[in-house]
Amino acid sequence: MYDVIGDIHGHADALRRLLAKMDYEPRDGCWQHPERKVVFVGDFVDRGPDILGVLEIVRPMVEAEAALAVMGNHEFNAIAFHTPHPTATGAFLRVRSYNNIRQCRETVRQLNNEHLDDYINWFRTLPMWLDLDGLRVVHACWDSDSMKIVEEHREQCGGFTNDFFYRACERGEALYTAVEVLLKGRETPLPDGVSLRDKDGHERTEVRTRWYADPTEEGMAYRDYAFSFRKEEQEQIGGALLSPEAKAEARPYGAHEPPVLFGHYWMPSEFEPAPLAPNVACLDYSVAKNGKLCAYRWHGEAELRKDAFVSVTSEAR
Ligand SMILES: [Mn+2]
Repeated sequence: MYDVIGDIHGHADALRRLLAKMDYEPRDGCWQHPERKVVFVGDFVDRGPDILGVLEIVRPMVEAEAALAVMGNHEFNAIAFHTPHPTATGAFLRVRSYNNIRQCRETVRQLNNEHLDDYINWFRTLPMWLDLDGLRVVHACWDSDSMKIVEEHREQCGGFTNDFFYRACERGEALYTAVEVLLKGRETPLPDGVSLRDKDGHERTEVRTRWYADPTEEGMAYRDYAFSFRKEEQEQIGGALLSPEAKAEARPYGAHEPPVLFGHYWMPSEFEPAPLAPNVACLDYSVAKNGKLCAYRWHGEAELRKDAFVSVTSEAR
């Protein structure tokens, strides 16, 4: 049975405390439990104080089969940031813009080149989702159409090769959109004239959606369908009803599908961890913003339980 752990982002100390709280013990350089395995939802790198410390816990666990792990958007971005572009001399698959450099600044600062190369090669071995017996894990969004596209390209490209990542970084390619959906979730355009200011002050005309929810029910507004918890953001989104196009594009997660666990969405740390739907839960409780590192201890149940969440604070208190 599995203990699924949310986004870590360099918080190695919190990770050690969470593992210890779940009765894992470090033995021969690897945290392990006599009966259970961890599943990591990805986003090991960027932001936090001890990124190498996190990788030195996670990778040995995966290699010793004490854990499984999926790729987060930050691992995908790290691969793309460090993979040379096949045709543009001196360029990389991920453009080295101010924002992109800023996102991976801590990882580049904390890891030496040798570690960076080594871990980026390891990131390429991570799957983008896990369909386990009765439990599903993905970084942001479970979407079978996107999974088919990724699988087809993976076969054509001979795995997560440079060619695969090149195509996955080309806007307009089906693979680009598929990877975006799985690793960053779904978005929908806001109605005309409505826009959002994100936390960096950028104007945005799309909003992240609660992709698992069924938006076809009567009276569903953009505000209700948005994967948003900040009050000022919800006020900006306003009460306009969802367009027929937004409803038609939705792919709600069926009530009878196996439970799905993911990270990515910065759940407010003041929230008590709980399922978002009976078979849907997010495990990112914003450890990277002084929040909590959160796990779900799964025992085979089809309906997720509030008392199965475990968390620790980002700082030892
Ligand atoms: Mn994250």
